[in-house]
Amino acid sequence: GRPTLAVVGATGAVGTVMLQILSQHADIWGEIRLIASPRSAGRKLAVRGEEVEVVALTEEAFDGVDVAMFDVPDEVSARWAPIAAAKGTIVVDNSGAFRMDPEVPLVVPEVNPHAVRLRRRGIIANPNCTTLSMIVALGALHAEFGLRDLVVSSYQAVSGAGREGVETLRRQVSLVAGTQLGTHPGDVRRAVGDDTGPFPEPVALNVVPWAGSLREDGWSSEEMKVRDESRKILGLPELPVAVTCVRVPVVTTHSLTVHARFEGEVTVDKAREILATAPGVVLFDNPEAGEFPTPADAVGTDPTWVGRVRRALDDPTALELFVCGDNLRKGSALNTAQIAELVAGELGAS
Ligand code: 2RA
Repeated sequence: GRPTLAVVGATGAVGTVMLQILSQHADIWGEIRLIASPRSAGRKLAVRGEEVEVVALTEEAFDGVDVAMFDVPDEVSARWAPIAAAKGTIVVDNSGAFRMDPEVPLVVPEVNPHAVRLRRRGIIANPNCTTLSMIVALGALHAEFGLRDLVVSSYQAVSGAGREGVETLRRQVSLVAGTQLGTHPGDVRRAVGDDTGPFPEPVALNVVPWAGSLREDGWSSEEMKVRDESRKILGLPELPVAVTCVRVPVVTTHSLTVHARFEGEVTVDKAREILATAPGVVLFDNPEAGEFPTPADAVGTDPTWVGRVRRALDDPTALELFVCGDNLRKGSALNTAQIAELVAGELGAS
């Protein structure tokens, strides 16, 4: 029969998009079981046009489940993914708990699909949304040109910080709308108050050079993820990566500027040809017509959008790009669903 799928964390920001994607994609699953914290148990959510009751996260909830997609906090995944895997469920995990585990593959189906087989713990990790928002385009360029080093800055949407991030931006925007704020030091901060939600500073009328938690030497966890995960996915363990992660007042869709240096000289024509034909990438780049991707247009769509393709002014081996990707779709739920579908195909074939 068709495989049984569980969605763990079905009620969250990513879980909600997950259910939409499962309703839109070819219906390859038998039962779809929705699992969440005990406080959400009993709620009914729509998937594939049916109302399904959410069950609480327990060991028994994984009975008969072939594949489970987890979107829960790191500590919940760290505890429960191995429990599910021990019951024979293949777990596709979207937390940070397993991404850098050498026995857990970190998979982007357009870039390293074969890695799904290397799941020695029965767990496959889904990359962080910031890495995912650029890596499909970079993977395509790397396959042709050979990547040597990477300099990136992110412009991250507030939904990367979950529902609380979105609520914080909405609340702050309503407090500053129609005012003359943004003209004196601290005026925005006083207007929005001390409660800045999951962000260290006001995010309305502002940009905040911080995402995640503090790591060594002043780096943020988000910046470490972009470096470590890019290396692992591309199979370039020594890749030099310079990265700064920044939060911007955008609801959904992360953007990045990318300076990528390759093994030899590159041309914009060849880069455009690669990007125009790479699966999962849309080249939208016509500066004469004022055409380039922005989050406001990319949100809700599946591809990685690439524009502003230029050869570096001072280095014929490097390219500059501007990339946008919906952090809740390709950045989270879509890539997780694609991995689960890859695994289901494999189960069906064996
Ligand atoms: C963020 N990438 O945007 C994080 C979420 N995993 O905050």
